[in-house]
Amino acid sequence: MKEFNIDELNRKFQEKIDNDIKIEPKDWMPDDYRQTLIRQISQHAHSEVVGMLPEGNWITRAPNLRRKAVLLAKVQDEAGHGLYLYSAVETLGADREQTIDDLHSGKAKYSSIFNYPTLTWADMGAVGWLVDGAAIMNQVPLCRCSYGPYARAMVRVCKEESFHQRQGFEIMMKLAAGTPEQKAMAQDALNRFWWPALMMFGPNDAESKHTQQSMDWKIKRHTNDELRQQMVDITVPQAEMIGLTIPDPDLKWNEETGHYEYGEIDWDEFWQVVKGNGPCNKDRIDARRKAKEDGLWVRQAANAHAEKRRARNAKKAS
Ligand code: BYC
Repeated sequence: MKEFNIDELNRKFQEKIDNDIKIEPKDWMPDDYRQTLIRQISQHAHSEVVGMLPEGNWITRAPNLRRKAVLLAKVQDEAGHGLYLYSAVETLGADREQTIDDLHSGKAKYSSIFNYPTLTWADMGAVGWLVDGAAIMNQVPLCRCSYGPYARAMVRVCKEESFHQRQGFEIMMKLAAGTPEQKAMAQDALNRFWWPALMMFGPNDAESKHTQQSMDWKIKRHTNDELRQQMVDITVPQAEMIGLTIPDPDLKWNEETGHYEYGEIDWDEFWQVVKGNGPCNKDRIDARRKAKEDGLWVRQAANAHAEKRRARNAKKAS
């Protein structure tokens, strides 16, 4: 019998990572690598699904048929992203029901951004532009993540996020060029979503407990601060172009570094929201729990139908 040598398995695993060879579900992997992926991918899946709520809130109130159709398509895309990601978590041996129950019990995290309310139509613009913009910044590098199923899921997700970002920017552009009231509504949405969007990238590198290991395993390809800086550098000129002001008095261009310097993030607010004390945390989890309860009869009916078909096929085969 072939001897089982953990050091040798670890060495071969790291060699694959170093050579950019994808790790696939049936490959040997260290338990910590598996657990890190289960944590990150399930949090990501939950974020997609909870992320449908702030925008779903506006489908019935979109200002015209075109806006309604686009928003509906976007929210449906987020549901699809959740499904790919829950499937990717299952390839690691996690149980989907348990994963979802962890969200509903408050044990599992999801992105802080979705705990802020969407108060006006301009918020649909700000969410698409800034939240999906941040999502793209974070997720394009994840297409090169070392775990195959996650990396492949990200390719399609990023294509769709890119359409989402553009539809959001287009809403902001139109409002900013509209009446003074419309422009003020766009500015107000930017004021409320700017800082929470920067928080999406997670704590500063010095405070991020997982970054170093995740970078070594090529689960993450950039640090939280690197991605946040990219987001600021790309978004500030976009705001200027449409005549809106970034709500940061400390924002300034640094000629030497070629980057914008920006003000201090309110990390206390971030951790409060992550811990469940944001403006909408309770509403979001209540809504997801209710959706699960309301959908129970559909799942039971689908299972009963599948069971009946299985029995019929088994009878035919015998
Ligand atoms: N919110 O060591 P760190 C979307 C937690 S979906 C809440 O830096 P890591 C979209 C973190 O989990 C957006 N919690 O962690 C959907 C950790 O706690 P645990 C979601 C946060 O994993 C619909 C602790 O803080 N995107 O964009 O190395 C419509 C320490 O952090 C947050 C993804 O999930 C946060 N913002 O880095 C529109 C992408 N930040 O787990 C748009 C994949 C940190 O130890 N995920 N925490 O209890 C990632 O890239 C990474 O997991 C993160 C965090 C950059 C988010």
